Amino acid sequence: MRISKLNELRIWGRENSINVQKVLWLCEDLNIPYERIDAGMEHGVNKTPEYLKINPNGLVPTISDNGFILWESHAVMRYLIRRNDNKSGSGSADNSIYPRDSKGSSLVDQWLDWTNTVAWPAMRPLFWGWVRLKPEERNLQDLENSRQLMIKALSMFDQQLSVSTYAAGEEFTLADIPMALIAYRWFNIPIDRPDFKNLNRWYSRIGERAGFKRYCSSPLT
Ligand SMILES: N[C@@H](CCC(=O)N[C@@H](CS)C(=O)NCC(=O)O)C(=O)O
Repeated sequence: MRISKLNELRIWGRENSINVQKVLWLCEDLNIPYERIDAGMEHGVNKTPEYLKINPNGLVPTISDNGFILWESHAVMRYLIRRNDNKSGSGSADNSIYPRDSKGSSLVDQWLDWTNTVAWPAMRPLFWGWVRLKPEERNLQDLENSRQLMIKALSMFDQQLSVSTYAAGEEFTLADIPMALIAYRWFNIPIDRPDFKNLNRWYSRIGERAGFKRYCSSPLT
């Protein structure tokens, strides 16, 4: 497996993976060139001994930046921000996507962790059941439990959005990317959804962004 040439960012992961999409969306926002190698599910690769050497979890995404290997989508996102800062000297002109002060960055981290520990665990079974399973494989009770958990998680997020324009404050940040990808899945499966006023407002605002248009426009697979 070729790791990477000088100044080349390689990203392993299939394009329909939510965790890969977080990284691709950020690359788009930061204008970072990369080469993507399909891996995961029908593409295989991620369980090969070679891949397991660079990511023992056997999951995607993994990146190689000039030989520096990193996995865990949120760690990768933060790395790409810091990498951009180093390249531009004293820091990027626009720091709003991941504020550099301790409070601002910690609020982004808080919501990023929350998407991985609360929102995505609630959404994943629902997404998997409706999108990846055949009708006869679905357990309707599990799907309903998951829908209820999502309603609880989204009520929390809606409450946050009643006091801030975006997930972690008045600016679009890293924390909005995973939530947008989760919300896209939530709004595109055939279930009953309560109306969350603030969530709807945030979602239509996010919908104007290039990353959203690119990664949240094709049918779910
Ligand atoms: N916490 C990890 C989770 C990675 C993960 O679960 N990736 C999924 C795709 S979203 C995966 O690799 N599934 C196996 C596969 O695609 O074959 C992260 O955020 O990167």
